[in-house]
Amino acid sequence: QESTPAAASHPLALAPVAAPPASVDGFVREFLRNLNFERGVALSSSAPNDRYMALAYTVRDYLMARWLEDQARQRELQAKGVCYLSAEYLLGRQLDNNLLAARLTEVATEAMVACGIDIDELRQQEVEPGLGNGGLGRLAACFIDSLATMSVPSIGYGIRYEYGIFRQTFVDGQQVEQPDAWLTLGSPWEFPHPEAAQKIFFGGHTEKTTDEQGVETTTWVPGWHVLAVPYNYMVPGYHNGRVNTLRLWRAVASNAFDLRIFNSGDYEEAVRAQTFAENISKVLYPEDSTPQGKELRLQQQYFFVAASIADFLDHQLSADFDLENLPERVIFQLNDTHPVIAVPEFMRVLVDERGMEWDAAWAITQKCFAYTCHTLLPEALEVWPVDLLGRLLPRHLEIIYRINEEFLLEVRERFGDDELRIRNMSIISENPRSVRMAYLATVAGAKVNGVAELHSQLLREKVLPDFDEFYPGKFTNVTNGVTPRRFVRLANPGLAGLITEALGAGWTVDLERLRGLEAFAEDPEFRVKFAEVKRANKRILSDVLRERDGFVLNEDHLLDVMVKRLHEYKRQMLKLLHIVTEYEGIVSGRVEASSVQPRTFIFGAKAAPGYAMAKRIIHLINAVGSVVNDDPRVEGRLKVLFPPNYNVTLAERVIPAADLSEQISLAGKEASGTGNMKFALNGALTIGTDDGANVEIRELVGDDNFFLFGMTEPEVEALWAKGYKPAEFYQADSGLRRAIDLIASGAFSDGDRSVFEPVVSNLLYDDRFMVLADYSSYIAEQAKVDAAYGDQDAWTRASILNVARTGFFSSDRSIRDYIDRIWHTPPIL
Ligand code: 475
Repeated sequence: QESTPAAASHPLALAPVAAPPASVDGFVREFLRNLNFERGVALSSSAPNDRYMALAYTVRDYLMARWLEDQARQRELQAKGVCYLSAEYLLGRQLDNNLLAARLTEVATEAMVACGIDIDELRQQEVEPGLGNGGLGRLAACFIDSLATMSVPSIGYGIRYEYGIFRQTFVDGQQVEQPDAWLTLGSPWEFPHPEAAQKIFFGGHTEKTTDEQGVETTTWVPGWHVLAVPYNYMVPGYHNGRVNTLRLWRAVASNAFDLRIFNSGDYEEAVRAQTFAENISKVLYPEDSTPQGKELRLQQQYFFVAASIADFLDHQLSADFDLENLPERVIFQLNDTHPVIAVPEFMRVLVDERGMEWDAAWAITQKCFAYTCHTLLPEALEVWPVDLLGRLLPRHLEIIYRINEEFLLEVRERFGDDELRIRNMSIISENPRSVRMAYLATVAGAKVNGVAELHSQLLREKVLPDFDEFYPGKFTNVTNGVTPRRFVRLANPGLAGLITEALGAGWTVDLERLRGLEAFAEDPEFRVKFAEVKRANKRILSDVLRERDGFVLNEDHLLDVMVKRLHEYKRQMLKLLHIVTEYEGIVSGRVEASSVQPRTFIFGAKAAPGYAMAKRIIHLINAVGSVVNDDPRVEGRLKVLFPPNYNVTLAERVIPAADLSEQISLAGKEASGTGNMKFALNGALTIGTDDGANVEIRELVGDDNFFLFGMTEPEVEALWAKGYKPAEFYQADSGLRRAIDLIASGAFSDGDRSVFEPVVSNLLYDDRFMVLADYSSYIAEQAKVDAAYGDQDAWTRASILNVARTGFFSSDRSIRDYIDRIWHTPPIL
């Protein structure tokens, strides 16, 4: 509905209420007002959560006027903007980010001191919204930060999951998942708008009618519906006074319960419909890099994109907007295939609801969507069985069929009746008949992009070659990036201060300026200061791990870190074989413990709850850790720490402390990686394969400042072609043999050989990700790491050069690339 401007006669009613004065006194007053009036408590009787909430409300108050103005302006100007459609946003904590963006950090800190409050204690109150699994969700969060900082008109659309990614605990070294009840104490950052709810329909059937002119129209007669209630989040730009919007949808039943049934005493039945509806936004699917072919997941996908499209058309467009002009007004960016059902939904709205001709609607659709692919694993390409899709969304299935029919006709025109090609390119695959969502996105999208140079190339050459040939110019690359605000400025204040001291402010929004640090790499004094920052970060991490997990971190150790989702292609097993090799060398007496470079290995990784092998690997990491850490023969020189529940909050402490970043996926499997960028920007050196964005990191930092190992993607292909037999590698390398034998012997499972047998036999007889093939090269490169770490000053120099040369990986640059190559949505200052 239209917003109704009240007859504004009072001068104060003409504009949003101005922000309170940005002084300590002003902040204190606003804070106490919020504590008293919003929380309903006195300072003296307030709980930490009350104080955290009041602080968050106060930060909001400072951003509010700008937010309201920006929303009004975005509607007024009707400039072209981005609707970023993503099933995941892995936001991390909001308080510090919003304080920073609003330049309030100091004022707020002093104001809290004035109230006798430790602001750090309040920071700890915030439960991060973990509304994503891993890289894809965190990328979306970085992108909305950059969009706001660069003043690009945009809205992020997604799902407000009541439960985000599960909380991981370990019981006897094994992963146990707990629900992530992040909303229990309420979130101060969200603004629900039940008045702007959209009705979302499902099921039912379609009916065709023909009018007097013989024009056929189809009506969808849905079977049921739910309400989509939007929750708005502020997305403040950094120091530019801009506040964009993230709009997350919650599913709510339209009828809370059936009073008649309730009165008859069947309480469960009375609320059945409500429970069913509200399940849609209940929980994030914890699968990463594998699609879940569950009806509920398709419901989630359709739910949020249908609500988002309707929201955009109803609330963002001016009343007299001519839909023919949509391509000049909006681009819907599809973050992987999860939102791709938006394509037939958009067609349905234009044709069935707005009465547009099919061809005209299709021409518009093909200009209004673009698709980002985040994977190369064939098993990760999402497909929906036709019967499931037809049952849940019968009209959409018809639309998909027609899109496919017309598309295949075009293919025939171009290539003749090449039936094999046609079968390969069809959006519908056979046995079982399913919709290939990546194909649908490719056909509908104005552009298709991969997320790193190598990935985009492989996407064109290996995954979608026929489409690349058919649509010249449609495929492009946008290498991922990360926000320097959260991952340098906030996560590493020591380094940020040092950079500002050296280069002046400004680098936070123009990260290529880090180049200026190259000169400082040659300055011994600067190197000392830089090394001190790294050491201080290790101390901070040490405190966090002691508090959080009771771990002891030796700050003199080389800190070797592998944090990412647990997946076989990422090869946590390769890291583990390195650790076991080192350990075996010492306990067998072949290596003098005192000659070993002291190292602490840190793992952080969640396994999808249904991914048995990944869970076994977690168990094995913990098992190796508990044996190695307690073995006196190691003399404390090897430590394995695996803090549970790795998340954005922990990442912000681990990454700045790391010396070595492990990016060791099998070449051709990791689309990009973004953790790799965060580590390099914080001065960790990378040991990595020629995969994903590692390739670009190495090109930028230089071979001397990067530890490269392993097969290249063509070498991987060649080895498969030749016939890969992992057991041959086992036979050929005595170190590898001893490491695997030690695991197989039960040394890490109290002599029980059966516990890790599946891991061992998987490596020896299957090894889909060629861990054994890359083992010797990895071990050799790790020896170089040890040697290099021996010269601390040289290491620090390389570390500075990593920071200096990786400014390219700012998500601001990614967004600029999206604007130039795909969106054509200039910033509106
Ligand atoms: C890639 N998540 C990284 C990153 O581009 C890349 C899949 C299915 C369901 C839910 N979540 C997923 C992913 O596939 C994912 O996170 N992919 C990652 O995207 C950003 O840097 O290489 O693995």
